[in-house]
Amino acid sequence: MPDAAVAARSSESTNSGTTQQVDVAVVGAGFAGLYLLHRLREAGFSTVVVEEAGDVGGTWYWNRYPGARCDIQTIDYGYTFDPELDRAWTWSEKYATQPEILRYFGFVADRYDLRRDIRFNTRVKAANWDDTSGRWQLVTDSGADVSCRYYIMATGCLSAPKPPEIDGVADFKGEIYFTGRWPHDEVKLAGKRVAVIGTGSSGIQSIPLIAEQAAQLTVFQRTPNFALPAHNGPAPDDRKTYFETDRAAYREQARWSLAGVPYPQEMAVSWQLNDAERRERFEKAWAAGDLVHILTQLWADQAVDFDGNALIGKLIHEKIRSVVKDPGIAAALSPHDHPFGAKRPCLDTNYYATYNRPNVTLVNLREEPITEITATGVKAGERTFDVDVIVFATGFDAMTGAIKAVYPITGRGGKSLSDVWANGPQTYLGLTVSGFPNLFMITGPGSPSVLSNMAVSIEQHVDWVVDRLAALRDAGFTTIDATETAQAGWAQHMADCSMLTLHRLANTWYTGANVPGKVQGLMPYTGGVGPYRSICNEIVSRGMLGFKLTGPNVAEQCNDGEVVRLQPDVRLVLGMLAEMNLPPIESMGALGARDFLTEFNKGRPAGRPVGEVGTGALMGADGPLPYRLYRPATPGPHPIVVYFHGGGWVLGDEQSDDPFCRDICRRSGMIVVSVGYRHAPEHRFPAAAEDGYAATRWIAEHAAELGGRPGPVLVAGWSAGGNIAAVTCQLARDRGGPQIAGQLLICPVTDCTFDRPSYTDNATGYFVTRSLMYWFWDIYCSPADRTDPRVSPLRGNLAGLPPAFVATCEFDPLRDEGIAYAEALATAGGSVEQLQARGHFHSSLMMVDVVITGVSGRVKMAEALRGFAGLPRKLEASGEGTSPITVNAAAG
Ligand code: N01
Repeated sequence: MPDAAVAARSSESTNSGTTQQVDVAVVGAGFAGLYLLHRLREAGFSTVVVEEAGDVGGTWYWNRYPGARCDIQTIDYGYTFDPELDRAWTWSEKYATQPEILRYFGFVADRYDLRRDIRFNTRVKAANWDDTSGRWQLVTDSGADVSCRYYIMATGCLSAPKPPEIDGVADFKGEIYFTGRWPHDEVKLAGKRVAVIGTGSSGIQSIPLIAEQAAQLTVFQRTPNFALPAHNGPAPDDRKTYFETDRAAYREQARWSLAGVPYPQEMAVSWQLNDAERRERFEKAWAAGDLVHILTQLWADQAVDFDGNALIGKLIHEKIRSVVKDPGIAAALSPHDHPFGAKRPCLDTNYYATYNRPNVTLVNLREEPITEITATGVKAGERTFDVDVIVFATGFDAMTGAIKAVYPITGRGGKSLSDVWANGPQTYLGLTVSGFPNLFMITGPGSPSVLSNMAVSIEQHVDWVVDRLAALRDAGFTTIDATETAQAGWAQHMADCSMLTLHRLANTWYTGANVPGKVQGLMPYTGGVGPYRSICNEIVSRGMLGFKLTGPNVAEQCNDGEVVRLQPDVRLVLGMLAEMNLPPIESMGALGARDFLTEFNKGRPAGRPVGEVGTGALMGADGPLPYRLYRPATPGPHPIVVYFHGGGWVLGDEQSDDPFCRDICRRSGMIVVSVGYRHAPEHRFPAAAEDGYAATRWIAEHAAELGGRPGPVLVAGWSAGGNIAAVTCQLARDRGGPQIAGQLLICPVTDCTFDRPSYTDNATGYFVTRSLMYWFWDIYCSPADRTDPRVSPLRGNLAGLPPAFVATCEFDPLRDEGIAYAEALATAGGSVEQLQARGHFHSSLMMVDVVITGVSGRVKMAEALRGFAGLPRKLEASGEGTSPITVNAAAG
């Protein structure tokens, strides 16, 4: 019998004790549950929503503490699916109060007549998948149990309050309140001695208002948090005007943005701005009173680079000192243990100023930890604080707490979700779990959820899920289950994304660190709302990639695989390049391609300062060649790295890899001399190879003049430059010098055959294409010369060469010949270190300050160079300088 028909027959069963049959059961009547109900009804699915609370609103039903407000501007914090609804509701303030938000949900529920399908005051206790019927059986604590084809948890990320893990709470004889379960009746605090434990968003919002009422307020702070003044009032004109000018465009920009609020991607990095410029930006953000603004619009590296981030912390510390009169209290309130934004910052109204009040005391639990709660108050350190009321603003078992509160949830083969998640939540997209067919979570762990404007993420999730359910039904499928491969791929992608930002560097509820004993790991998706949306769309366009679909009368469909195999920032860069729709470089002609490269390079970040950049001329194989020298800021003499740029022996010059040369100079603490060797077609093989060798010899002979350390030099190169570096080592060995201490080969060309798998696997789509490589080879070298080791070093004698570091990229036609060269060097008895950069393409390790996941690869390169030169591998360990650049990301 069709699900809807079953449902129609059983609609009166709610209180009869028999099982209620529906197509879809939704748990939770908050933001997500209400929209789900509306969409599912529209799509023709019989639906019941089960809600523990007495009315709609989700988190806003429970969080009624003084000062509770949203901290995303109301203009962005609402449903957008219906422009009429959008127009029918006007918020009274920039940040609405909890009662107003609750009124909004009531308004939405009335407008779409939602309450008639919501079972309030009912909790789902357990959920079990029945493989035979292909349905979920939900056990409820009142009324009928529910049988449903699809079970959707819209239980929210911050809805399961964390129990206070402090001894003696039960002994306390006064009043106890939790911000996350605040009473519906008025709580009278006037004239009372109140303790607030916790200084997250809930504490920071409530403390100023509690201080106004209470006779005495004692705040127990474990970790100071960053708070920004909300400057609440009417919606700001700039946002309103932008919104009113083109509402649809505004909403669409939000949907494709990183955080779900329409702000552009900031491009200027912190070190390109001077102090005054940075301060101006900061003051503007401080005055704007907008978390998304201050979290995204200061400078491009604020969320990804520790140093760029630390600048903000210092500026906020200044603000705290300017408000809080007692310097000791100001210091205690100033966060020092986490990067700004790595822990959820707060919006406040008069928070810091509250500590100037005579009736407010701050207890720093880092110095005086709470030992117990007694019948009369709180003991911290050596002191006892007698109070009448304790407010626990201690937060939530976030992201997983409300899901796991339904216990057990058993999937295929009786597997329990708690067991499957014993080592941390595993999901595909944060929406599904392999082995739990037809179960969906809205904003589950693995979705952008709490790192985004929840309104935007929820709408996207709901639309995606309901559209999929409708498509399944139309195709005759009745079950959908994520594959293990897809889920493992998502976990890898999550881990890759987490290396991009600084969230992993703080102990927070994002990582589960706030709940004793909880497995720790970053739970929200840090890749951004727009990229996440594009991935979800890609899954559909690739035939429900990563899902197994079955139905009674259709053939099973399983399109297995991982949706994202590129590093997240590499994916973005390739996406941007694809959008530019550039003509193939080989169609431009050599001169045109050089002009194109020059123009193209103008758009990249400029590269960071080094001690000195100089230019000069050196003697090549057939005359002078230009060079560019990068000197560290530390006192010399430094070892010298002779560097050969990439460009297929045709393009580029001594400046074209400038950001990379700066980066390697800074990270290695060595002089880098980039050589302007001759190019084809003007100078064909073996001009580049011979120039490389001659330049290396000249530099070695003139090391002292260049300010370098006399003795062996090092060689390095990327792509065709890697080819020249490798060839130079062979020539130096065969021609009696110069002495070379080590070779760094990045994605090198090493051989003239094109039949290795990487040439086919990565023939197109990764910027450097197979046909571009053919073109380079044709311009540089006639077929008769191609087996000469001076262009195919893999065919040369590989014994007795300097130690090597060979970096290759997974999505590069040249990958396999680079690996082959590394292996052949090792076979020949050489010392070789390999970096096979997972998820990178030919150029991405070179994209300094663009592809952050390339940083750790370049750190390893620099360490290898230092090792070759006989220096401590880590620059910091050598005492030559302190923290030249923050290491914050990983390449494979
Ligand atoms: O919870 P929190 P929250 N002893 O976990 C401390 C959203 N929200 O309810 O940091 C002593 O942030 C704990 O200390 P520490 C928003 O996303 C939004 O305030 O773990 N102290 C911390 O100071 C927010 O981030 C709004 O060292 C203990 C505090 O309690 C999220 O909800 C408003 C302790 C908990 O802070 C959670 O905010 C409110 C112990 N045993 C919330 N245990 C809006 O404005 C914990 N603490 C939309």
